[in-house]
Amino acid sequence: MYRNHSESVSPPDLEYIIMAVKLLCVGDIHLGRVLPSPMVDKLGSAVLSPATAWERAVEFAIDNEVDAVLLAGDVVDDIRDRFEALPKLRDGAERLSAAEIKLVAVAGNHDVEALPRLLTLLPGKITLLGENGTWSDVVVQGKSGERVRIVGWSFPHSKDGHYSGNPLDGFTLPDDAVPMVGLLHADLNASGGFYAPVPRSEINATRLSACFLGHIHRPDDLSAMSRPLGYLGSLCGLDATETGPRGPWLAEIHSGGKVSMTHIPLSPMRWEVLEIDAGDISADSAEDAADALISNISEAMAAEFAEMKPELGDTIRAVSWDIALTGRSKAHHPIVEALENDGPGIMESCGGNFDDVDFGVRKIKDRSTPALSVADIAKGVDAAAILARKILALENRDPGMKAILETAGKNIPALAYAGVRRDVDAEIKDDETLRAHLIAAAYDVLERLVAENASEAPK
Ligand SMILES: [Mn+2]
Repeated sequence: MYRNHSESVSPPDLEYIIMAVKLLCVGDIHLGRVLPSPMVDKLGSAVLSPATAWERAVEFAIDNEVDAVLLAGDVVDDIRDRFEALPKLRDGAERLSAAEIKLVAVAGNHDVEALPRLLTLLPGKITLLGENGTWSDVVVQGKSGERVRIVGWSFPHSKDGHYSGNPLDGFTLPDDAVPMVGLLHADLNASGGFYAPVPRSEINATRLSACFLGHIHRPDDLSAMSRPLGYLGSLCGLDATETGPRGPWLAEIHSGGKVSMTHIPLSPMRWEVLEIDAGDISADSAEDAADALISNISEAMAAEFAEMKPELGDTIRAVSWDIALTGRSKAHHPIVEALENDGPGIMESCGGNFDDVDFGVRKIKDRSTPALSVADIAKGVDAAAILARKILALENRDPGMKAILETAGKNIPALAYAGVRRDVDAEIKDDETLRAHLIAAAYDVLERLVAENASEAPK
């Protein structure tokens, strides 16, 4: 095996393992947040909640004899959630303290008020670092005597919950040989903004062996970094955008300051997005389409689930799916009708249970288009042909696209009001979203025009 210079002078792996300080690093928990999924309606928030994920993290820390648990802020979702969060936090803190595991936290923008209040109600159980935009540190001692210094910065108090300063302004590190790990709630590499923008290059220039951040909920791939610096991610996905495995990170800080990271995906629920090709659905009526949707979606979920099961481990209880219908479909009109008439019933019928894991559909988004030959239709002289030419201009980004977007942009409040597209649920915030909505809406109308032309054609 090839070994580079630094590896060749390192002690053998076994010694590494024994000499490591073990930290369980927990990103944004947001205690008090209700997960907006039908799976929660089904199983209850005692089973699927940030609090469940927190309990599991505490269990993991105790079972794996870590030396400290670090919380990177946004432990509590909101000041009003602190009463609900208190017993959960107290229970975890007491169990960790009984196991002689230190609990260290910094405050985030969500709990800048709530966390310090909670800590005064839990005296001696949690060490809060860097209160109100300062830096402070605490030394964690490993089982065999080696030490790591945790250096932390909490989001500062302010009237509007904003802070535009750089957390590293005024940052100094104690001058000793103890390896150091940073912990803060900030906006990594943001060019500005209200959530403590901090340049990665400035963190890199410090002597920190690793630096863990809260704020952005998507976890960075910390295990791939030789010097881990980045977001821990939310402890459990908090909404449908927070897909993929979620959980805390086990950080092992070796005596020379080398850090190895392992993601522990212990969140009780996982959010996923699944694309279904509407081209595979054939239907003559809305009822046919509903049945076909139920069977195609259920089959696809089961297949996808079987594939992801090995990596889910035994802590997962539910998967919440968002379904996106894609492709070109000859049954587009029946599908649209089925979703309009029976959307909730269709989604409910797609649920299931597989190996004690429940799964169900939160939303079906129709991004499919009718299987029409737009190019052929565009050759005509009627209204359908004019519309088809506009679709082609948008799809191919022809020079004509700009004028179409400009006209639509001026009229879009009126169009949205008229329900130009049934699933317009997102803000039309730029030309790209406008273009996508126009294409979808135009296909809807074109499909109807073509159907009308066909029924009016001389027999
Ligand atoms: Mn957060």
